[in-house]
Amino acid sequence: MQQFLLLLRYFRRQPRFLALIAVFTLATSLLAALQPWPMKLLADHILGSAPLPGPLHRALEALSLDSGATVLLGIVVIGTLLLFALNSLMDVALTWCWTVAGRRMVYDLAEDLFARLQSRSMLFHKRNTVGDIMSRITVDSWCVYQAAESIVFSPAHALLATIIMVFLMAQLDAQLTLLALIAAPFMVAASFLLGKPLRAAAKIKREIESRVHAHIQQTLTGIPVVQAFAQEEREALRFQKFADAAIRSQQRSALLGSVNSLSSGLITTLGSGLVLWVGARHVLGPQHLGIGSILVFLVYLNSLQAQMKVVAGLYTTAQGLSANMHRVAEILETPPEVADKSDAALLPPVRGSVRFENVTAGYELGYPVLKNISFSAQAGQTIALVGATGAGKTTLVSLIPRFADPWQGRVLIDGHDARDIRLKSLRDQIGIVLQESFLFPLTVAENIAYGRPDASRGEIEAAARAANAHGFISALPEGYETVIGERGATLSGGERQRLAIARALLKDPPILILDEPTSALDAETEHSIIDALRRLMKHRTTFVIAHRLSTVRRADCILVLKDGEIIESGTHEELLARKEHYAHLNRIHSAEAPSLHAAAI
Ligand code: DGT
Ligand code: MG
Repeated sequence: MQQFLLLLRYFRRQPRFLALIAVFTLATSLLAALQPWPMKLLADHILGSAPLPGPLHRALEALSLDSGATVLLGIVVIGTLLLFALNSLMDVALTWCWTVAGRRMVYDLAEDLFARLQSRSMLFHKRNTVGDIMSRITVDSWCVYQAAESIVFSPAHALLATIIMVFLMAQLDAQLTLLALIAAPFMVAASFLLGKPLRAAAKIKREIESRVHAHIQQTLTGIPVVQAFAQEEREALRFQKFADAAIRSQQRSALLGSVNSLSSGLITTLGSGLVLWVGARHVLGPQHLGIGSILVFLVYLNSLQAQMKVVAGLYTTAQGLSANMHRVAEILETPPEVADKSDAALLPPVRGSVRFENVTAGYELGYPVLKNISFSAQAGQTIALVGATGAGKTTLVSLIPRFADPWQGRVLIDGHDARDIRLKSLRDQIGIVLQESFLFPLTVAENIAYGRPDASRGEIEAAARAANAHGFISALPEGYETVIGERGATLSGGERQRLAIARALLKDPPILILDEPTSALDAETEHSIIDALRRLMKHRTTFVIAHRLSTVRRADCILVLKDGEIIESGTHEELLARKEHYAHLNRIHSAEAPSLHAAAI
């Protein structure tokens, strides 16, 4: 219910369309109620001999037309056609209104969801798969439209139509109206109960279909593993099994559907028969009910049943929608983990000093990953982080651009607490190159200029040259205009990293984070980009994480992390002289790869 109120906001943004929809709905209800009346005229006054109703008689006199069969027949034909045309027109108008208003609601909601999801933390995105998030934006957002239509307008329409019809029926024959009113809910209830196995089968069918989806997605996502282990056949067999199950469930659904329509058809006929029987007795009896009135009754009985089905299905529809609404509300109602404070100030251009004061941070409450970390980096210095895998290096640097906030302590950038400044102004001054760089399926130039879309071609090329990337870019089929990922324009790991370096160079940030930028590369490729990295690090405060100690020797300060704590810090020489942890790491490393020392940054 609360989720429903949340969605109401999106209905309210379309007041004009909603008003139009209300008007058209009212009109269609009236038109639908009028539909059987020409037939009544035909049965009672043309085929039968009942005197014309007063208003019609007077209208004919006013138009000086006689009340002969031809004129009346003309009225019946024209009336039927007119009602049909008007009704169709209203239908078109309603569909159009719903298309515009519904789509606007859906896209408004999807836009909000997209914005919300973009501002959620890295941790949230690690925990939720892209597939799940995609379906929240593209599938679940339709719930706002479905809710408006099936929870608000359809029941309102049904109620209105019922009231109009019952009123008209009561004018014709009160007793028969009562009978219809009693019979209709029974007929609806019976077909509703009979529909239960059908709905259960439909649910199973959906489940199996979603398993087929999941299987395809998982297999294709893991295609390198599937192919490497030559398991295509097994995955194909699993697909076949799912497909068989899907076919069986669809067979069952189809069979149950036929049985259901047969049985509910029988019940409908039974109900109509009852009304017909009692109605016929009224025609023969002293009530003098016209045959036309019975026809009107039968049409109304059908329509009543349809309207009641809408109301009866309301609960099921709402329940079906509530799962989607819940998933949407979850995103809309959860505030982003990291957000600007209301009084957050702009961070002026910084020199680049970074200071950690007693920082404790982590992912799961009660399990701190970083414990009481304190250090400071002067502007322009290079700080290297070393330590075993899982020591907390990535976690530590992720606090600088505020991908997460510390639980205790603070992170200061040029003396400003990172939590007191606007995120954008902070992140604008930080460049990041990760182990594997993501490139968008855009042109090479657009990828390099991702952080500064207004950069000129000259600036882009200068950045690419400094990153040692100009050479291979020029050799691409369309140079800087080559779209990455298209027509075989895939890049090697080293080339991708050089584009990432160019991207960071163009952004020209005072603070730089390098999280193992070379560790996915072989020694030779690493050597080819170290030049570029050095140029990138010049005149910036740089945090560099590396497993290969060769890359950290020149750092102004090396922090050795173990289990979330800094256990040693100092320059390469100082730490070697201490002959403790770092010296030990260095020994192992030199034994493994002595030649790499030459490549030190
Ligand atoms: P690496 O990259 O393998 O050399 O390791 P580090 O030093 O970069 O480690 P880090 O900071 O990624 O992880 C430190 C600890 O935190 C480790 O025990 C795993 C845990 N951790 C990292 N990311 C997440 C996360 O997203 N959720 C949770 N619950 N724990 C995480
Ligand atoms: Mg890491």
